[in-house]
Amino acid sequence: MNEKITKDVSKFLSLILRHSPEKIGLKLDENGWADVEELITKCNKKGKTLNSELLDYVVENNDKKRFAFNEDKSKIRASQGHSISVELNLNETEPSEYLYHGTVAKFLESIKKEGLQKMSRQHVHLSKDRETAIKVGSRRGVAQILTVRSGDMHKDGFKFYLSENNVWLTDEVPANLSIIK
Ligand code: HQG
Repeated sequence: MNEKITKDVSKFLSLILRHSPEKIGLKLDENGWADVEELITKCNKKGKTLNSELLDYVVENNDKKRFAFNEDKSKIRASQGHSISVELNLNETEPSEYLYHGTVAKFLESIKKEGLQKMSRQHVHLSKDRETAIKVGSRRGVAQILTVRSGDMHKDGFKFYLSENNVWLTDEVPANLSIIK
């Protein structure tokens, strides 16, 4: 399978399944699921070539496993990263003592004041290790890594969720519970 095509499909699916399903006239249910046949038909109508073989390949081989099918593969959704409001019904999970967040220098002053906020997404996204956080931060420039005292947060009653593709999610990280280094 051509890497350029699969990357392009992944980007388009992220746009449709996380942010703007209306761009192709698609509706997601309250849990973020789209009907697979409808998705394929509506993508093609908008000139985005998609068929079930290509979709299967992208779901299976996506570098971050961004998308998941339901059990009978009639529905698909993004596993995290939404800006539109969806209920993913994730189970609360106890985090390890530290989690990590990759960002860039221009945001640090504001993060020091306000803590980590969801910004346009439904959750703050955290990584289980620095290496992953470096990749996340590097999307925007030179990565700056925050170490989040997730164990202490959990003890203080903050809730954590682990997405199906192993991204840690929480509602906010107060400024005093992350360490910039
Ligand atoms: C920053 C990608 C100022 C935050 C990644 C980040 C991830 C603040 C940006 C997933 C702030 C939001 C999410 C505050 C947070 N003041 N800036 N108080 N609080 N920020 O894209 O974590 O490839 O919404 O540091 O790998 O960068 O798309 O979040 O820089 O898993 O699957 O505001 O997206 O996954 O940016 O990335 P984002 P993120 P995919």
